[in-house]
Amino acid sequence: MLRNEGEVSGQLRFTDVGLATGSDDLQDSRGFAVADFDRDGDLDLAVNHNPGDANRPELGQARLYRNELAQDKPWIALELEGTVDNRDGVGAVVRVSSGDLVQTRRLEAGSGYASQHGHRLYFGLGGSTEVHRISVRWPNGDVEELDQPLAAGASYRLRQGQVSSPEPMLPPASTPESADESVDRR
Ligand SMILES: [Ca+2]
Repeated sequence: MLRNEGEVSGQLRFTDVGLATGSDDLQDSRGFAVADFDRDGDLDLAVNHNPGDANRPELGQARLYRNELAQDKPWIALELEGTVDNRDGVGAVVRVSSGDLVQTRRLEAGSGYASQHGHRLYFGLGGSTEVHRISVRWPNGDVEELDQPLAAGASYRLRQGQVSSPEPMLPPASTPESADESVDRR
């Protein structure tokens, strides 16, 4: 697990935080997926492992690492729905502006070995409590923009051809017990 420290002296710098975050298992990991499994606005981690040693079957169990490190930080999540392109909007590029911060994400598929990350795009907003501009470049090259504030702490669906009318989605799960039900199985 590496933390992006940003640019230092002209180069991106990363710090190993595996031990500090508790994600430094010694198991024979084979694939992982990043998604907000409990819908609280931060990204969690699922890791699967090679069963390997028949005498220690517990080592082959998949693990779900729940992120408890970024509580109460402003965030926003966007789910794309293609109507002309593929339904999930795979290949779209989304740019989100909040305050002076501009972030870009590309929605990808097949992102890891035997694994697939969640298809919602999550953006941490730094010190901002809202997003003031969103731009979506769909796979077919069409570009749509939303130029109105969107409140942080929520998920929105952006439909191709209707990005200017984002649809608020279900609120985050409030209890650990509801995490299983909140996994998007689409
Ligand atoms: Ca989460």
